[in-house]
Amino acid sequence: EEEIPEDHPRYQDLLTRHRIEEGVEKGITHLQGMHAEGRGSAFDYLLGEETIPSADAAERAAAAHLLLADHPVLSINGNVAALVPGEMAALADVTGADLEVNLFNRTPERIEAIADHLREHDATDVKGLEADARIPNLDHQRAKVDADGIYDADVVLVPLEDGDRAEALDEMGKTEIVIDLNPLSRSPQVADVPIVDNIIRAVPNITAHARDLADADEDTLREIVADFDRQAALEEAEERIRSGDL
Ligand code: PTJ
Repeated sequence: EEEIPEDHPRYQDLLTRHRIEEGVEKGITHLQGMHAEGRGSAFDYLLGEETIPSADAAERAAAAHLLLADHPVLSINGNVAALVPGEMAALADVTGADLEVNLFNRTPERIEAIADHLREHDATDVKGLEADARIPNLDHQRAKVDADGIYDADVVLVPLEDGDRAEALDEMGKTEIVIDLNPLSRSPQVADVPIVDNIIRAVPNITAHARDLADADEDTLREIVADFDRQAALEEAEERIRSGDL
C-alpha cells in the first residue's frame, strides 16, 4: 500500500481517490463509483477545495432540518461508505437519525459488505437489509427501501444521489437534503437543501452545526430552515465554479 505524503498539494484529493479504490477492492464501492469520484474531484478543484459560505449555510440548514425531523434517515451508497463511514455514524448519533444502505447498483453482497463496514465504524442500527417497501415511479431494483426506514422518513439525507431517485423521493413529499459537488446535476436541483461541497467536508460540518444547535429551541431551528435560500446556494456555487477564481 502506497503512502501519500501529507504535504502533497493534492493530499486530500489523493486520499479520497485511494479510499474509493479500497472501497472497490473490498466490494463496497461499485466500479461506477470511480467515475463519480473523478467527476466530483474536478468540480471540487474548481470550487477551490473548500466549503464556500453558501455551502456552510446549507450545512447549518441541513442540521436544523435533521434536528426538527420526526424520522430522519441518512442514505448510504458505496461511495459514501468508502469515504465517510464513521462520520455518517456520528451524524446519525447526534441527530437521532437512522442509517440506511440504499444502492443504485443493488446486490445482496454489497449491501452486506457496506452494513458490516458501517458497524466496524460504530454504526449501531443499520437499515436497508429488509427492502420491504418501494419508492413509487422507479424501476424495481432502484426503488427498494425499508418500510421503517427511507419509506417512512420525513427528512432524508441523500449524498451523491442519482437524479431519478432524487426526483422520486421528492415526489413522495420528503424533505430532501442532497450533497453533490455538481450544482447543475438534477439531484441538487430538486433538493430542498442542496449542499454543493465535498462529502468529506460536508458531513463533519453538518455534525458540528447539529452539536451547536442541540439545545436550540424549535423556533430557532425553524428560523434557520426558513432563512435558507436554496436557489441562492445553487447560484453561488455555480458562480464560484465558473469564475475560475481560485
Ligand atoms: O453505490 P451505488 O451503487 O449506489 O452507486 C453510487 C454512484 C455514486 C456510483 C451512483 O449513484 C452514480 O453513478 O452517481 P452519479 O450519477 O455519478 O452522481 C454522483 C454525483 O456525486 C456527481 O454529480 C459527482 O459530481 C458527485 N460527487 C462525486 N464525489 C463526490 C461528489 N459529491 C460530493 N462529494 C464527493 N466526494
